[in-house]
Amino acid sequence: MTIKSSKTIYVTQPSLPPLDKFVASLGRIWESRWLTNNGEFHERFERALETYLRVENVSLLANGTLALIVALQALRITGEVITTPYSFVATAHSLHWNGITPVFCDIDPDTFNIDPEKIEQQITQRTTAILPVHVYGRPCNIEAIERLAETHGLKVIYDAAHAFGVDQNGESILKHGDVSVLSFHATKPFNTIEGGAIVTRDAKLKKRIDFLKNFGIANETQVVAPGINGKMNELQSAYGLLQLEDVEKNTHSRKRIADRYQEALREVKGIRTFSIEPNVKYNYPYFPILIDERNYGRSRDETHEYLKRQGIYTRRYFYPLISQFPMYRNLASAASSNLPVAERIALQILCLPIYDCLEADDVERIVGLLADKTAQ
Ligand code: T4K
Repeated sequence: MTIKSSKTIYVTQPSLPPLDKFVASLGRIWESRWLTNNGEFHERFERALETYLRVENVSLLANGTLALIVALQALRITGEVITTPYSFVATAHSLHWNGITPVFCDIDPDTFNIDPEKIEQQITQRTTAILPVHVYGRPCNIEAIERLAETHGLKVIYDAAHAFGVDQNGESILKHGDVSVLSFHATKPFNTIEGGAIVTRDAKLKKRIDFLKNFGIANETQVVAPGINGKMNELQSAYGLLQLEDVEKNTHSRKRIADRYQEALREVKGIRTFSIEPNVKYNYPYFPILIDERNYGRSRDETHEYLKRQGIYTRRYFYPLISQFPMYRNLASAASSNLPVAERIALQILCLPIYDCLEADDVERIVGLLADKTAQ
């Protein structure tokens, strides 16, 4: 039987720092009258992230999309870049804004990340880089991607928007490639309302990134690069510092929800869930399931609508594929024949609600509704 509820449940809700602590930080900012441009909180937040993430150089930016755009500028990427169609549209837009042509490559059917075996056939004279995404925070096949990059002299920019705090074999996955780019948008498991960051092992590159995010200004009279305004302000930085205090606790809350979904849905015919490799310390930002209509008895879209009628707003991340949007669909690499796996996954994917304050009763209601295929 279906129990109706008036409560709205979103796919995610932001984690919030304690209000009294944030108000105290605001008090300090008011006193100092220093609001942006590398203030005290900005500098402290960058260093705190380096310590927490165990990486060398972090540059904060106003959001993840600007961070991607600036990272590509910093590395002077041009021509064609091989990337995935199975991501949020900002991944390809960051290339477009740099005058770079995205070349879409199909994805791995188990991880939904770019399939390294299909990258090589897309390389041309114009290829300069690979832009993979750690989709849902699950690590890409880093070894294979970097072997290819080395063989062909390509740069690697990881879109790590979902991968805050993810480790593999005891090391941050942000250490790989030329740069990794984070998003701290409100819907991410670690947020600064809006925000993002670029992580690199190269201290010289960090310097160039820091010029680029501040108009290219080196000092009062010199502009050394064609920069943009991509800075994170003091309010966001102070908020981010407070979020860091609770990040492990929030991750643990999401893990408990993911474990419950996993346990309850594993046996439901037609629903496929995913487990995390034992060598990965995961951050549980999304809970993706695949719905196979023939075995489940209801299509992905019908399930999405059915849950919506109960006030449960799931999301089809990532449907449609980026390659299907008007500004990309005429590219040769956007052809269906080039992306059979991505096209299939995009039609079956559904991301279930997961966030630190989602209540256990609500999780039970969601799994109950998913398991009860007779309800309308
Ligand atoms: N690369 C990748 C792989 C990405 O996934 C993203 C962003 C980026 C790059 C770019 O990073 P940013 O420039 O955004 O930093 C959301 C986010 O806007 C976007 O950040 C994210 N990826 C993408 C996957 O999801 P929408 O359009 O689905 O968000 P929206 O506003 O519908 O929010 C989803 C749900 O969250 C809502 O139904 C309700 C809830 N919500 C949302 C907000 C903003 C809240 O409860 N409170 C809130 O403040 O794109």
